[in-house]
Amino acid sequence: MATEFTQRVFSGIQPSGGLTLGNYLGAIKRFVDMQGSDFETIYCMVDLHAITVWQDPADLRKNTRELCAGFIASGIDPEQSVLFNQSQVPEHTQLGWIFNTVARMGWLNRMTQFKDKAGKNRENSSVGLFAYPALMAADILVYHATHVPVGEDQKQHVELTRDIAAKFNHDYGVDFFPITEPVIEGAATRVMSLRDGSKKMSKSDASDMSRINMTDDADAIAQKIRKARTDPDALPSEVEGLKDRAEARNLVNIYAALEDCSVEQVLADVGGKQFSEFKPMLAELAVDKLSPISTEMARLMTQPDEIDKILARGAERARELASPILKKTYEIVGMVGS
Ligand code: AQP
Repeated sequence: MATEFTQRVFSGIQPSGGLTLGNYLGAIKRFVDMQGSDFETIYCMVDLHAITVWQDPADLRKNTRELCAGFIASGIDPEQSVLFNQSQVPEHTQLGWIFNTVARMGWLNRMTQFKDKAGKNRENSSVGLFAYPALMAADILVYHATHVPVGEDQKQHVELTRDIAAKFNHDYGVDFFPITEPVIEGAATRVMSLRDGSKKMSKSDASDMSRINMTDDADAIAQKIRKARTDPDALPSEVEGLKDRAEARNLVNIYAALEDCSVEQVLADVGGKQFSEFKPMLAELAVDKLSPISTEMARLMTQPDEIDKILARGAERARELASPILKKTYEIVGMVGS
């Protein structure tokens, strides 16, 4: 008989720089929506993933606290959800090692994020960047998480997590790890750069004008939207009219996600308008939704000790969940003493 797993959500974000609107709409906002539903929710600042690309230690500390502030300011309640940073829960790396022995080189070789991030510099990339998806599988499966809300770009990694779980179960003749479902929903599963509609909005993009940072003030948000690349045509009234108009589609998607409505609804309202009229509407909506979050983030950042306490308490709760699952994994694998 198949094992029944508790409905449990896990997801993480790298503290590799300021949070972007892409992280917010593609991930955090959806994490908040899943909190208090039928799921137990576990959210993590994946600092061990961040260092697969070199991070200045002082920046990493600041970015981890800022990310925690971003989670809380957006509505994650550290009592209701388990909120912590990955390096305080060693079970992640312990299970990660086991999964390094389960994942195949060929599987990791196919990961498009590694190809994108390594670029032409493959030989000089860290081994950690290559093995990243196996550690991500451990992040998820060390809690037996059944659902992982992510942006479109992480779909392939969640599929790899499923492959690792299935291979482990098969190789050891057990039904121990769940086959986790990616949850990729809503209008903003892939928020694109404001300067180039073919590129993902990313915190590590060289151009600050390409993204909206969660710490940007109202003027910066309005300026970035005003300067966002678009085409000369008016907005269509139907979704089909956005075909081959990546930049227009991106701004409409952002509007829909911020307003919590469908792209169809947005186009029913703004179809026929020029960007000169739509952009100020979008800027006003973005400022309206993001300003309270950035104000609260700034307030929380004046209390780093409080943030550290929240993370330490979250890590304690996370270890209570992860440690029996790791122990059982060691037992299945045949480690003496477990
Ligand atoms: N542009 C995006 N649109 C929708 N979702 C996004 N996510 C990231 N960018 C977008 C989602 O945010 C979560 C955390 O991502 P991450 O920071 O751990 O790594 P990433 O995907 O590599 O994000 P960045 O901003 O591109 O970081 P850097 O520049 O450091 O690589 C994930 O669920 C992701 O899908």
